[in-house]
Amino acid sequence: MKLIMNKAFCWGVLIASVTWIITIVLYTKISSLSTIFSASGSTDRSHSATTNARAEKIADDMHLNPVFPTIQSEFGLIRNAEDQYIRDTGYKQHAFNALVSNNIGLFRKLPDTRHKVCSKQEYPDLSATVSIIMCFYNEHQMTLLRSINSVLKRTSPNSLQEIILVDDFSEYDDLIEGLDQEIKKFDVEGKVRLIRNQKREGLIRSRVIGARDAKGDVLVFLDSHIEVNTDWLRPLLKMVHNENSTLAVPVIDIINADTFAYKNSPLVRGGFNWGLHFKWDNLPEGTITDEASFAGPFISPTMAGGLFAVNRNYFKGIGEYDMGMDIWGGENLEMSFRVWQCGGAIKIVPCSRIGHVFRKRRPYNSPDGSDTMLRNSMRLATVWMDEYKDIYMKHQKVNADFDFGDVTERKELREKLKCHPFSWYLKHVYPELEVPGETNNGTSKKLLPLFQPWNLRKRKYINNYQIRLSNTTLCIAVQGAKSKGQWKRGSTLLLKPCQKDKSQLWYETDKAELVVDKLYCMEAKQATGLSYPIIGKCHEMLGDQEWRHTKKSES
Ligand code: UD2
Ligand code: MN
Repeated sequence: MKLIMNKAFCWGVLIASVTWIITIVLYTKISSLSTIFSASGSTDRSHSATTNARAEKIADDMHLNPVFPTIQSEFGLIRNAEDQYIRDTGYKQHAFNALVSNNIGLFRKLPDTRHKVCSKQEYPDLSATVSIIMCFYNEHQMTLLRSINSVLKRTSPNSLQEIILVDDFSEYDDLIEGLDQEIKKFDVEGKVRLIRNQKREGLIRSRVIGARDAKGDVLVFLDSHIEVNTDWLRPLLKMVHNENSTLAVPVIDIINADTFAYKNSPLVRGGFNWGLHFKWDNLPEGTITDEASFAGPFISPTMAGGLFAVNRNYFKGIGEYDMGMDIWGGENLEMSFRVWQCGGAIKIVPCSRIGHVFRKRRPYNSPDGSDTMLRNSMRLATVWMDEYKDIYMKHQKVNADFDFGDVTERKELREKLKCHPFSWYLKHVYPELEVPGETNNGTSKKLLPLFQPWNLRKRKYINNYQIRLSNTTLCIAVQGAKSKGQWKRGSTLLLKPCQKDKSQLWYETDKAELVVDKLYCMEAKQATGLSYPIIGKCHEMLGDQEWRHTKKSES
């Protein structure tokens, strides 16, 4: 018995090693294919050495850090003990890769993630001025600086009144001592102002502190780890100008917390569940009817909270934020319910794009370690949700005697503004939400499947071929088999003996995509230190699905 086990074990090891070697050989070969194709989102190492040298040369001339179309894998490389330290402490303190962020520097190019109809939009010449409010607590310095600088570089100076930073009593030395100096280096017109809280207030009170100090006609709230994208402000300003009781919300693109790769987000809108957690919903059927409707706006029952534009007077009149809310959480739903119930609206403006670093955990606590989301949610449920508050409390098992402070002032505000009851909001703004114990009243619309909007455009196939590695009979194919007639999204690509097979036939489109089996596009998956091709649903936003010929391939 023992002998058999050992034999089996040896075979196992042998098979594993052979598979491993084959994998490595194949990977190396796939890399060399990049002489024929390279994705703009690719981080192929063999190419980036020259790209780097060129970018550094340009950067030198411009006195800027290197500017890359998208993130380079070397940015994540750990070259010495200091790099290792920056990376490790970065993850602890910020829950993202601070080493990559440092290496990107103060500014970089971003892929333009807007739908093509956006560049055809017309915007009136508005005289409105804008105050940006950005509060932060222990933010990573380079990430904060790049957030500010992206606004300075991508916003018309005529519209930009000021950027108000509210330091929420940060503890890190570089933020306390070095920050002013660093900002001065690129804030040539002196538009950035820094307010320091004397104690920790949390993001909600900090934003109000900033807003009360603002002079601009329109306020734009932003998180401190963002990068604004091409022409981000004008669509928001137009929205707020046309409807001054509407909150204008951009599409929040995704900056990967590990690689800082910038990726477009699909069109979705804000909802919530009965735990009063914000969630993303697909757009209701009928929202997208033709190409033009990609420019929006789309009404949204709630907003994520971090990024939006609002008329300053409206913000004040509608009651700013609830100053009794602490640190983090709930203020976005409170603001959403309040605005809708009291006669305003929330609209997503998809031609405005802002990237935000989404992280897997929050790297800070409240000063007393308490759950501020619970306290804040109880406050908003008490003021805005009428009898529906019970559903929340049951759902979250909140004790009836839970102390959430005094909400008298907020209730008075609701009286003063003569706001609709919560049942009105559910019926007219969010009929899609299922209410426990109530049968659906039939008014809700079906939701669109997430990626459908992108599939409306008829793509033109301009060529089709197999992609064969020179001097071999190996071709690029999708790995694995289909299940229920579908490839798994994220399936990797492999070299397999060439054969006439759907998994190996690539259709080149007029938008520089490589489509396999009609629905799937070759996509550059970016991971730390390594990138590889996978297939993803075609999103038609270029970037990581854009493949260009760099050299004439021999057929
Ligand atoms: C999301 C929102 C965030 C806020 C939150 C709910 C987006 C992109 N982000 O969480 O803006 O609405 O939901 O409350 O929609 N901060 C302080 N003081 C504090 C804590 C945080 O100034 O005590 C700053 C922080 O540095 C950051 C901002 O507030 O700039 C938001 O905090 P976050 O990034 O941790 O929240 P996030 O994005 O997880
Ligand atoms: Mn954030």
